[in-house]
Amino acid sequence: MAEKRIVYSICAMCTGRCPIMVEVEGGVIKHIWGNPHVFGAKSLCPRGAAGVAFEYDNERPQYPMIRDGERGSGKWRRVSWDEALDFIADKLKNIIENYGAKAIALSDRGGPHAELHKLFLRAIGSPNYFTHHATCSNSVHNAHMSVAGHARNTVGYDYKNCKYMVVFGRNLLESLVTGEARNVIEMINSGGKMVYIDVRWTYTASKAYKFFIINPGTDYALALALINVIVNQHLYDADFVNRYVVGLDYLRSFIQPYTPEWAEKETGIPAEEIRKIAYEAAEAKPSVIFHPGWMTAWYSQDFHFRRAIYILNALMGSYEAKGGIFISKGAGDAGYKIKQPTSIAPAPKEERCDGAGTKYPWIRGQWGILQVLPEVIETGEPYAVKAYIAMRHDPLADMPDPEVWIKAFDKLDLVVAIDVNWSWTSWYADVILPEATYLERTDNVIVRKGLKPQLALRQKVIDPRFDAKSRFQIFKALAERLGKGEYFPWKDEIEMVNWQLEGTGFTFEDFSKKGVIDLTKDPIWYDRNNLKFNTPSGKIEVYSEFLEKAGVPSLAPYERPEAPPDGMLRLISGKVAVHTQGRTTSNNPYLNELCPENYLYIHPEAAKKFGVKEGDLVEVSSNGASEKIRVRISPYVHPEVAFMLHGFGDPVPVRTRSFGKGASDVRLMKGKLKVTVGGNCPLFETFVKINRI
Ligand SMILES: Nc1nc2c(c(=O)[nH]1)N[C@H]1C(S)=C(S)[C@@H](COP(=O)(O)OP(=O)(O)OC[C@H]3O[C@@H](n4cnc5c(=O)[nH]c(N)nc54)[C@H](O)[C@@H]3O)O[C@H]1N2
Ligand SMILES: Nc1nc2c(c(=O)[nH]1)N[C@H]1C(S)=C(S)[C@@H](COP(=O)(O)OP(=O)(O)OC[C@H]3O[C@@H](n4cnc5c(=O)[nH]c(N)nc54)[C@H](O)[C@@H]3O)O[C@H]1N2
Ligand code: SF4
Ligand SMILES: [Mo]
Repeated sequence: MAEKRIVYSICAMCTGRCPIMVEVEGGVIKHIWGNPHVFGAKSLCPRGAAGVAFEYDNERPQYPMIRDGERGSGKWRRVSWDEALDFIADKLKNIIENYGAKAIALSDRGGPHAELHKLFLRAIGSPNYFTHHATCSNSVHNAHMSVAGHARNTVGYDYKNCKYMVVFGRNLLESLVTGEARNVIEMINSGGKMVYIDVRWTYTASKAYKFFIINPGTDYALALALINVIVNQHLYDADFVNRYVVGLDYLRSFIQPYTPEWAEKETGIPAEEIRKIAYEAAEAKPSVIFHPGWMTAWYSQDFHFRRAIYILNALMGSYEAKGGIFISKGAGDAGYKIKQPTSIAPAPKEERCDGAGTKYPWIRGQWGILQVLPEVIETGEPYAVKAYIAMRHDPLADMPDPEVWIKAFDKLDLVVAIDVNWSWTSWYADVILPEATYLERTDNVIVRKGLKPQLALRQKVIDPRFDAKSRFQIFKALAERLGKGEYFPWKDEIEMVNWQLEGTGFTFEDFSKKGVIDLTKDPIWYDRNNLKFNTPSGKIEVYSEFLEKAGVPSLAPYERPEAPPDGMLRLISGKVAVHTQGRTTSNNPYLNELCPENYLYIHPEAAKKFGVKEGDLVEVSSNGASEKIRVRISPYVHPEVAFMLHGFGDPVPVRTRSFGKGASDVRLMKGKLKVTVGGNCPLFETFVKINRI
């Protein structure tokens, strides 16, 4: 009989990092479940379950490769790991000698599993670490840092106890993380009310108590009108506000023009409904969440809109309240210290090349502003950047204007893609390093922050099926070749894990029992009478001296977003429950079958205007770029909007299932590698024409 095993680990089919339980029989993965010790149930999202299909798919890079033709020609030469690593190390040495280590940039998916890439950059002395957040949550993050001194993700939402939640385009049940979606459903099943605001219908809308289709990009007007009612009608939590909020008088005088009647004209949401939301939320306070979203951070004024949402939460007193927003507790709150690999090397002293933290003092350097990198490469300003490493990141597929990236790559001496799939970026790289998949490698220990912090570990379930290496092996080997081996002092991943756990009384073996290690039995809440925010004043800053000094108003006057010119629609994109982003899952055998291509959703009025019918193939064009896609007509899309799922129009021919299917949104978002005040690309300020083919 074949040997059966259960291995607990962490999913990586998206960045939700759900704890999983993997069933292995005779060395073959049979099924991936949710970890019942964490979730109380074994179900997972469809992508998590499709990890088995990903693992056993052969359509992925199977060995290291060096380019053997023009960039993008798809011509590769199989090489050994030694040859690939020597090739990269020689180029990097040369670049360091001529331009300094700061000429090496790396981008990744951020988060707690980025430790080893960050350590590598620190070891060589480059400050140019970037994340994907320029097209994800930069503006939400920077807004929260300025209001409360917290990152977007260092607070959590107590959905289960929440009585009233207002959600602005955060598609919680489709753009989902398994545990969060479950908690939202539990909230609704136990009588909590969700108001959902989007520019189109989504599954999240179907679970809402009220759903409004808002005029695109006008949510800031809605937030200001809600603040207007709450402040003028004294609906706020006066105790909390008096104790913790700096700038109430400033807020009061600022919001006077922004009445519900004014906001009705901007947003299309009736003034009476806006008043009702304010009163109903106040009735439920402090068990209220004004959800700040994850991204949708794609309009120019987004930073100020997100600040307004956090201010609404402060007015409701929902910080650290049951059913509100809680500050996520880490290992330290439970009396433990977990060592992080990055702590081994000092932070680089050189200035970043993107201006985060310097030219833009309020945009935090730890996530970076990746959209400026192509320009830095092209101009050599403020200094030369000569190498780029895409580590678990696909900027060509997930950032606007792939052509601009491809052109910038031509100025580089080295482009490396470290991936588990054929990403679009890997197709234009000089070297492809196949990473061992999440089921084939062990990563660093992470802390699952929350009310009950836990330790969790991604563990190797099976040996790599192909000639792949873990990120630990890759970055350690590169550091050693560059004479920086002392920064990777561990023999292997297990030694690193045990080093991280030193002094806690736990070891690697402890993860085998149930996959996670509980650091506390009971939820940890801070004393609401004694909260500290990490802002200069230690309080929630409606008025921020720091911003004002940097030339950014604490509260900015609302600006109406530019409307699509005549004969054009606004292009909006988003996720579907069965796919992850650009290239992680679109070629997955199971998931591709469920959702093989995207469609362009438009309103019947728009369909009439363009003379198109359901199912017609159309050419969508913008700014010289054009894509072909089929139309779907729905009355539940804003008449100004053309919506498509993100991540289609795959240009990489070796991905035979997804190649050429549907349209690419990023190709149409030309000219959007811009820096908004929050540090994001204003993707949804793209206008398109539609022509029937
Ligand atoms: N299945 C799946 N789940 C995922 C992911 C995935 O790729 N697939 N990715 C994960 C990641 S990294 C993230 S950041 C989150 C993203 O989570 P979300 O931010 O919820 O993601 P999107 O699907 O991009 O949803 C954006 C929504 O904003 C709406 N929208 C656009 N313009 C406006 C506007 O002006 N006002 C309002 N109110 N709404 C507007 C769009 O119609 C869309 O429904 O999802 C995470 N979960
Ligand atoms: N127009 C438009 N643009 C968008 C979005 C949108 O909705 N519309 N969504 C935005 C959002 S919210 C985000 S977060 C970004 C995401 O942008 P990305 O971070 O680029 O997206 P992913 O597809 O998750 O991952 C990128 C690459 O990581 C690889 N990968 C997956 N797992 C592993 C692994 O274990 N190891 C390694 N080495 N590689 C791995 C995948 O194969 C893929 O090539 O895209 C953003 N861009
Ligand atoms: S939400 Fe789904 S894909 Fe993302 S980590 Fe969780 S199970 Fe995996
Ligand atoms: Mo994201």
